[in-house]
Amino acid sequence: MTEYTFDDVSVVMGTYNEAAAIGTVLDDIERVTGGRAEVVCVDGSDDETPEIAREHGARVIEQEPRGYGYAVREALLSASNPVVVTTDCDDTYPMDALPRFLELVNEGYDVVSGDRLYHGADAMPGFNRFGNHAFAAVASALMGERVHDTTTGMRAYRAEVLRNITWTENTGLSAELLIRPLMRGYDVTEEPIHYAERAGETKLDPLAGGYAIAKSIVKVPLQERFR
Ligand SMILES: Nc1nc2c(ncn2[C@@H]2O[C@H](COP(=O)(O)OP(=O)(O)OP(=O)(O)O)[C@@H](O)[C@H]2O)c(=O)[nH]1
Ligand SMILES: [Mg+2]
Repeated sequence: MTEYTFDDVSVVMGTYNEAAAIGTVLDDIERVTGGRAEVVCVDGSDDETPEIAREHGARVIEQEPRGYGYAVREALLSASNPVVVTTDCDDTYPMDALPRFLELVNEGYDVVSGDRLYHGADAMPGFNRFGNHAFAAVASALMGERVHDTTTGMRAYRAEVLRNITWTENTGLSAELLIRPLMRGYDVTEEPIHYAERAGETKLDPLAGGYAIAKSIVKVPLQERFR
């Protein structure tokens, strides 16, 4: 099996007015990967986020802001490398975990999913933490397999998994991209990660976003089961 290095990795993200965080996030990626990973930002900002991204060597694709899933789908499909890592651009996810994620892909996993709840996710707002535990419990029941964090923004995928998947969700895209690979028999693992407090404003309305994700959590496993 091919042993991947950071030359084979694309780190991709949706960016929407993340000027307060993007410099730190891209510096961290550069430091941890030795500047070898491709970085793709799908951007809908009206602040200076895209300029900062380009200064840091990222490829920036402009897109009207239409939600998390539209942006991340475009970013995933624009990646050039055989291993694709998603993250948020708000400095919540630990880029220091990238070597471990790559190691797990090299051990044979098709999807490595960062589990923020394992360490308690103290930095996560309580309402979101409660919702994320509930989403994981419901998804697990519907799939017949225990998962712990269905809405995490940090994952590594083999690109071939992404080419074979059905894409229907927007706010629920993260859940979709865990549930469909799992139910199609791909090797998926959850890796505990630390989660930090967000820099800058949230782009997700907790109630509307939570409702959209709840619908995905029920719909996607049932679609896969009766496919
Ligand atoms: N291009 C683009 N990016 C988006 C859009 N909506 C969200 N994003 C980005 O997607 C990522 C996730 O959004 P967040 O606001 O962090 O959502 P969240 O992580 O559920 O919420 P927090 O806990 O507040 O961080 C961030 O990097 C956003 O900038 C959009 O409509 N277009
Ligand atoms: Mg976030």
